[in-house]
Amino acid sequence: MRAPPSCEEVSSNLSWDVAQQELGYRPGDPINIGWMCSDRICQLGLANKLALLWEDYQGTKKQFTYDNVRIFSNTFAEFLTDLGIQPGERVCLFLDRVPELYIGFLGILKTGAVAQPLFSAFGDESLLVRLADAGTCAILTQKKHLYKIRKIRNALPNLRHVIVVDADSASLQEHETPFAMERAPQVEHFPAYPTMAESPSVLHYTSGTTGQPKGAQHVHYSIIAQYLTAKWVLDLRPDDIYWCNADPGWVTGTSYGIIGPWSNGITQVVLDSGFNAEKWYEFIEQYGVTVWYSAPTAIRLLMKEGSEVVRKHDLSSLRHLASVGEPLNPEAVLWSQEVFGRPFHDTFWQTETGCIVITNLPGMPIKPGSMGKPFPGITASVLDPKTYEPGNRAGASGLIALRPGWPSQIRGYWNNPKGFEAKFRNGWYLCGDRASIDRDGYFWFMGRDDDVINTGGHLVGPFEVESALLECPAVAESAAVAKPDPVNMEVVKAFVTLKRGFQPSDDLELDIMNHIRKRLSPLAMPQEIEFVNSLPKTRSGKIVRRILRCKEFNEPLGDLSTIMED
Ligand code: 6R9
Repeated sequence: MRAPPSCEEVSSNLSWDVAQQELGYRPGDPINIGWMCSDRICQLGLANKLALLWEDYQGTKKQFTYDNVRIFSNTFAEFLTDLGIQPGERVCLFLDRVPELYIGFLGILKTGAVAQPLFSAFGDESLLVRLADAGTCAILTQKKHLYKIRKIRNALPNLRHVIVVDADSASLQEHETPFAMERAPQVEHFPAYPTMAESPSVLHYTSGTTGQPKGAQHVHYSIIAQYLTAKWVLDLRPDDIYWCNADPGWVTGTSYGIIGPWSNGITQVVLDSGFNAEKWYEFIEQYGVTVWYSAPTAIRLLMKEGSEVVRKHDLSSLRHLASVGEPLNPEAVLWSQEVFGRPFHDTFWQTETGCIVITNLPGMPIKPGSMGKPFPGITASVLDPKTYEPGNRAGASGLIALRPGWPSQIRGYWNNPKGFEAKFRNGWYLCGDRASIDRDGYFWFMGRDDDVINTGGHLVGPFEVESALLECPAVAESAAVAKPDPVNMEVVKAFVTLKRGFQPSDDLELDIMNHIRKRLSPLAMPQEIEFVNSLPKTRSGKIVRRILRCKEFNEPLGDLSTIMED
């Protein structure tokens, strides 16, 4: 086994060119993520190595070698091609964390089509908005999610195919096609479409402050950064058993739940079930997980369950722990050091960055509460919010900004060039977050620079929630803001004014909550609804969420000169 690298060793040897060489990619050649993550690994002599060990909430188990992944993704690719799906068209994955999600993702990419993963917990409205914006032509799903698609199908003229991975034709309607990955005739050879570095690969929807969610458009060249960061930040080594908790509906679940580990030829485990501390520890013990990529909310939930339950399990296989999605509390780092004998390493990045950009590399001294330093190859700074000039002195704070040009940076927002342009200032890409940098160059997260709500690591756009609130017959106006929460860091809270003739009541509050849960998702559902007589507005009539949010967080309200009095 190789010794842990020193941080200096890692930094001086890392470059995107090294990643290109290791992946056998020469600029100007075709590059296809689907092929890179399966065929290429088989060609390296790892065809019989396990790629995926999978288990669901009922204890059903399956396993797939790299050769299985290669053949099944070929089978998907040929099936999609036979349906007439063209390179560049969007194919949505609307699946629980079943093997078809992971392998179908590679299959879509092999055809040259664009993979659009969406959380299977999404309700019909969340689904409709994202499928309509992307002009999605096909969707892969399971029987249990069909009812949501059937509800919105007529509003989606581009959606030609609904492909169901676990049904036979008897239970399906017109234009719904069954496809059983493991029962379909296996396709030994499928010539992966010769996508180029800049060909679109993955379309991930992410929430902003204004308007509907934006489709972050990635390209096949992103694998260069995902491969290298997975290898060095997650410290992946050939014998590792790697577990990433994230659902591929979220960028962590594709960049580091599919592309990162599989481009490195690593064995990964997937548990398709919700949070349960006992079950999670059992899972780590049973599979001998060595590297674990998780999130602060999950860690806080584990902390709540206490240390006793940890001690009932042999978790000595764990070698490296990392976290992403929200600020990682210093207590969580200290707790993991105490109970697992290893600290969680914080990593900071976004849907838009495609790969980890600020991090605690293995071997680097961790300062609990800090996100670490820029990954070698990434230039990061904090900018003055007025001048957009980088603050260079120790202790400088401001907007987290990155110099554009790393391989996995998104190339645009789908149908939204203005939204994309707005992310750049003075030659920098703005993350939309604030941080400070200490004298050793460590970044300390301060907060988001917008109204987006980060609940358990998932971004919820206030506009989406407010639009769905306005569908309720009783609601006149609404504002959705973050409210502090001990486990999820933030949850959604809605302020609502009612139409004439409606009175606040517990029943009404429940009705409204349920409406949002069904239309959007359980995460977007407000945990509290406050009925108010009016909402704070600017003189031009815009609702000011900032004031409501500050009150929830007990923060000073700042400049109120543009706000109208009641
Ligand atoms: C990968 C992912 C991105 C936003 C980001 C920031 C927050 C992510 C963080 C963190 C503090 C960390 N965020 N990692 N905040 N510390 N280590 O999360 O993508 O869903 O696009 O969210 O999440 O606010 O801007 P995405």
